[in-house]
Amino acid sequence: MRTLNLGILAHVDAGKTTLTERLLYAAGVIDEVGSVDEGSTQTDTLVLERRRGITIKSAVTSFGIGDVTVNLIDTPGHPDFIAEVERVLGVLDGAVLVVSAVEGVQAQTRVLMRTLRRLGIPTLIFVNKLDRAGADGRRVLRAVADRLTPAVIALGAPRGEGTRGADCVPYGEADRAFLARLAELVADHDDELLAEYLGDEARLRYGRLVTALAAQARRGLVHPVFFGSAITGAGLAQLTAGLTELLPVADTKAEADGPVSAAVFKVERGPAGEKIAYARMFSGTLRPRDRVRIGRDKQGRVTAIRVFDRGGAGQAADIAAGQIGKLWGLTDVRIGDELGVPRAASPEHHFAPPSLETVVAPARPADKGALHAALTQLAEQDPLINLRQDDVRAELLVSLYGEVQKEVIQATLADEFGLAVGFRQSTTICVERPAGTGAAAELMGGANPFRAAVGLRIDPAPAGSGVSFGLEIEPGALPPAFARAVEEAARQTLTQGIFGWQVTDVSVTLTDSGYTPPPPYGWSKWSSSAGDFRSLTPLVLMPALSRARTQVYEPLHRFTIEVPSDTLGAVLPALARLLAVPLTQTVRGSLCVVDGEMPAAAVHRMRSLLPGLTRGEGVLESAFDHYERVRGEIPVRARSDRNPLNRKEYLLRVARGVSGL
Ligand SMILES: Nc1nc2c(ncn2[C@@H]2O[C@H](COP(=O)(O)OP(=O)(O)OP(=O)(O)O)[C@@H](O)[C@H]2O)c(=O)[nH]1
Ligand SMILES: [Mg+2]
Repeated sequence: MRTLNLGILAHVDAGKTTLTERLLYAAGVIDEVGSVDEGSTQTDTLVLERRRGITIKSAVTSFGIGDVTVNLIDTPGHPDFIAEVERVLGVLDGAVLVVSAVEGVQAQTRVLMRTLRRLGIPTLIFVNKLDRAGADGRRVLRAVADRLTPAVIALGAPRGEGTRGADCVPYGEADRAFLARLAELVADHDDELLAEYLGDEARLRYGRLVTALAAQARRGLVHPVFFGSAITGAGLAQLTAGLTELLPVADTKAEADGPVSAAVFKVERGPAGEKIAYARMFSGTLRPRDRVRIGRDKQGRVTAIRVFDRGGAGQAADIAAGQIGKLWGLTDVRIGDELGVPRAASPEHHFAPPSLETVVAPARPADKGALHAALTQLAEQDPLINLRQDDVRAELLVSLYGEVQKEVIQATLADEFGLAVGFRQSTTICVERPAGTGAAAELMGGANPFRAAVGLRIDPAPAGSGVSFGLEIEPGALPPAFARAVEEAARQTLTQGIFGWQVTDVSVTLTDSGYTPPPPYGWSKWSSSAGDFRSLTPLVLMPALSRARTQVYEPLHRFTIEVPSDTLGAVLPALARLLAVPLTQTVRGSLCVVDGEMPAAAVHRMRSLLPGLTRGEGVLESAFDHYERVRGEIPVRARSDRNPLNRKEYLLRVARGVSGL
């Protein structure tokens, strides 16, 4: 069994869904090429996707190339739905990054390529829309090399761009210039080849270079570039051949006998409301009626399986290593869960978390309970929605990447749950980072009402590292279950720091511990429980955090604005009012391109102002870049009741004066 689990990624409207349709057609899976504009494609199946002509959810489909089964995951390109891309990254063997030959490399393209390279996912680049007016393959190739990665090589030359007959002429052995470029590229990652190349350039055989290219592409070191058109089908044969020649196709027969290990990357509800988990098997074989471990501490029994194989997902007697399928029966499963034996830990997030949040309110106040239930179900399919209750104001909040996501949530609640809702204006989600080091400890006895002793130290950690937890206690001094309880409680507590924001880039160290062991035989109500550690941890962590002090950071976007040069005089002051900082300004014909940074909260406002300022000709593109310390007034977020600061016992203890180190 040979499989390739392939992701199609790109900025919005680059042609991913159309390309998917073309690949299915070429493989004989469908008889007619569907159209995004007519709402007839295989992967844009949601009512809302067909209505709007954009992809909202990642969708799986499958086709064959020779003896290889390709499971293709078509992802959304709109930055508001980046969470959908995030979740599939962990299950891919390879990817095709689509770039439009007209719009070229965009902010979102850079975000995606940066992540694909960081994760080492082998990636081919497809320059699409060669047939469209304004297409310029060579310009886009230069932009790819300049702005994405220099480790690229075009495998053909675009011809007849901007016409219906546009296509790509593959390079071959006779092309001396291509051979020289190829040799230079592959010699960069292969010392042996480099030595031969420097010894006698002409001696390097074409076959040797092509083999080296394939080996390096399969390891994600270099990225072959293809040109074509998903609408006319030009260049598709070369790309299809490249998928199996240049990406790592796995023969997973041997792993099918190993222990079960799989990752769930999508969860949806079936017609009867039943939960369906999309999983990629890394090892082992699952059959209906098998019990399987879900995540760290859940279990479930698989009741039915469908496996993707050259077309849709068909009923199957089992699912084995390498395959992607749908699993029924796992009622407690959530997106991101690992089934069976967990694999090496991967980072929590590949992209920036949502930077906006908004209050959702039902049109009829009586629907409040139903809305909470519906949003809980949506948050299950999209954990980054991160449903939150503000107990002080009795409001429901969801996290968002942008305003389009709001519309999608609104339409989904109306279509699937019959609920009419409105949104408050979105506000920015900030984060807190520790400014220094702080420590606190609670020993057993005295005013400590719990059968546990905990000492914690908070230290700043590098930007982007999230929350890490370490032990500085004697090995064996604390049973692992108790250490785990401290870690879980610490992570939970850090979701709301001093100012109410998630604390990040922080390292928490357990420096002291104590517990009462059970008597030699059996259990006593006087011995410590994990609950004691869970309750005590926040009461130690918050004072430690207060001593470390925290600073609030807001999300900043990198933006590119393209406007007619004569409107720049109106656009620049608007940018300044929104606290945007222009960094570079270039003139391209009658257009002016401004690059810079602006607060995430200003992006939507600028986007709505732009048409009025530029006669409808301005284009704004943006993507999250980094967090920047808030100067001026510090925004504070209302806490939910999970925060220990609201706990009566905590306030009592503060009143008594928490004992320090
Ligand atoms: N002329 C031309 N139009 C194309 C080509 N590929 C796609 N399109 C058009 O571009 C638009 C967007 O195509 P999609 O396939 O939906 O793009 P996408 O990347 O899937 O978009 P999202 O999923 O929403 O990010 C549609 O109107 C397509 O018909 C192409 O090669 N040539
Ligand atoms: Mg699409």
